[in-house]
Amino acid sequence: MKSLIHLTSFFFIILFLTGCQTSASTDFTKESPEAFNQRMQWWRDAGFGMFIHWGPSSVPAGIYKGEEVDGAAEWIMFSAKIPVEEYEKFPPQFNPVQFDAKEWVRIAKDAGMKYIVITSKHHDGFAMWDSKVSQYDIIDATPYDKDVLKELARECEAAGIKFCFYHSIMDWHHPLASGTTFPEYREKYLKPQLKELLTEYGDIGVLWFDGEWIPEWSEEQGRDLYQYVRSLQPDIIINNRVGKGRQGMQGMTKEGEFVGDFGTPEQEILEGASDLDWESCMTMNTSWGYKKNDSNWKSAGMLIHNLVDIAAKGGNYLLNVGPNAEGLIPDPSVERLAEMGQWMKVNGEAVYNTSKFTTYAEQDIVRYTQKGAALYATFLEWPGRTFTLKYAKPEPDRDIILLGYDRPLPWTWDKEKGLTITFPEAWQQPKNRSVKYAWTLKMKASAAEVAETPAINSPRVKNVQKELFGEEVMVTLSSTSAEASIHYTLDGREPDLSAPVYKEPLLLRQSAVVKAFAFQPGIIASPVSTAEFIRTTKFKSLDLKSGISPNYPALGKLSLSDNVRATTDFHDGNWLGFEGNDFEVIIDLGDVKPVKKIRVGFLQNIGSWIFYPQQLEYAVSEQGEIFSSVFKYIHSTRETDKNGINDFNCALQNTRARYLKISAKNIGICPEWHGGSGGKAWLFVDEVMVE
Ligand code: FHN
Repeated sequence: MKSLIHLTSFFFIILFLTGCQTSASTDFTKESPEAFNQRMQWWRDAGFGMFIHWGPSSVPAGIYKGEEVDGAAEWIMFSAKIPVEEYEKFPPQFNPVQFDAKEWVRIAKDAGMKYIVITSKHHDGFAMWDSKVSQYDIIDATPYDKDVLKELARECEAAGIKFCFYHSIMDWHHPLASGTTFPEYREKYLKPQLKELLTEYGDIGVLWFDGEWIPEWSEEQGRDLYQYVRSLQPDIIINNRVGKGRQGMQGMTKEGEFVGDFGTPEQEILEGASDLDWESCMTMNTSWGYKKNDSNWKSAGMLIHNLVDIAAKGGNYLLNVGPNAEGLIPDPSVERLAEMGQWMKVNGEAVYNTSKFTTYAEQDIVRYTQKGAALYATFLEWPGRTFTLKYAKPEPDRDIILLGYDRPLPWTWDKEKGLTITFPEAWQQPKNRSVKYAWTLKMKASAAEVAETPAINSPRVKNVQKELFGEEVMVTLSSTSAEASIHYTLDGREPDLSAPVYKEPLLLRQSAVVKAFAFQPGIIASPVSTAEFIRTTKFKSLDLKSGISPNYPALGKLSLSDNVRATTDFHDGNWLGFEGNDFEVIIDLGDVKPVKKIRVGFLQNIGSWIFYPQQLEYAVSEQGEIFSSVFKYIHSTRETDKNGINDFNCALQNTRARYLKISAKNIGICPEWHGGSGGKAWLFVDEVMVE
């Protein structure tokens, strides 16, 4: 026995010293495109899945010591800084006696979901199955005596639903899971637990990793883990959070060689269609885990629109439920899923097994998907009595069906105007419609030949959507088709063939909304492109001394003076983001003026790596060479800091200046107490206000 133990230990030491346990001989990252496509096919066809965040955090459910805790409920251990021994008091209170795996799977299946991804272990380190590797699990640490994952695996198998795991790399509970002992945690705990999940619970559809952002994790370890998981279940699908390839909440994989089978935008949908595999995961309220007081529920209509929009852009929708500590999915979630299921019963064929059409959308309210010769056009708003589609060219003498309506619809086709459909008179009244929220046309159609949409360009940006300018801006309109003539307006009116034809660059000295379309005889006129130009002459000029992050550029430096305030939603497009670096701007007021007040807005959202400046200084000058400091603020970032927007305000007496210099020092690196410690910190700035 002794010798066996020595031999085993020796073997383990070899494994440990080599840094990572190597997987079997197969290199699963060298998979052929055919094999990859075959492995992904069920997932691509599925289109719609259920995310389940469940565990002991559903006991406090967002409240600790009588106080509502900010942020998602499953982060309560971190957000409320609950010590491990304190948090360990929650599992003994976790007794989900009303848990019914069959009912959960029925709810998912009736909603039209084809797979379920449940948290086997979230960041709190608690194992939701009967793990032999640890006592910190549902059998040994709670009064509940069933392995909920085993029950769900069985019911999913019976219902033909793919069973999948979410598994966190980050672990706030295990003593080895941070710092230099992390490799030991990975080999002794993370991998052995994954082995249990991948050998004792049947075929697993997806392993959805998370928590990869920790500094202890690396792409190399992710690659090894990918091989390890695939060696246990070769057909399993693994997301891009197994390594370090994910680009923040936007979720898609960075350029370069990163491991993982699909991108994972979180709480957001890609702007446009993508040929890559991607899945948008989203909460139904604002918390992944059960949060008692979070009643900020998305409507069933919005959830259906998200599903259709995602399908049209070639993605999957992973919609979350957060069951409570009694084992029940909250009623508002159940109600919304039932409504989605009713919609899917009539229109699901426009989502399942579909692929992207040549264009994913038309005129804002239409989303296209296709399946073989069938084209689906789903309206996110009721189209009225008639509607003209530009992108679809129907096969002659074919029916156009409105799913849920009992007879084909009348339609006409004009090679320059497009496909005009007449919708049922009776359905103009919502109460007469058998379908709510979104309406799908099914037709045998191909892509119509449409003139190329013209680009509206400024000197700074090609295909500009919105641009700020000071005194004037030169705008050009361009089209790729030489035979096309571009018709445009400058006042926001829809252009038609009577609108001016573009001949030379347009010099704008006032704010304008430019709209343009291309006309080419014999084919469909292009859609209209729109660009808004906003004149902001609050300052003569702003000279930004530091680089704005390309991910959060707002509308360039003039965003600091456009009188549009950014909100606490840092995705709102109005923040200038600086990743790791400082912010400094010199403002020219145009001439020497009395300056009574300077205010600059900054955002703090600690959970998203966004911090107030650790140092902020305002300085003034009359001639722009020598600046004298008029305001200085020093801030040491603490865990107790609140999130929010702060306008750092400085009132001045008897000060005259032409130039202002604003310098904000970024804390640079997330502090050691932060979940993303070691990662780059962000500065978010919006609106410089000067009186
Ligand atoms: O921190 C987790 C969070 O709790 C939740 O699990 C989401 C779901 O994808 N992922 C992380 C936040 O990005």
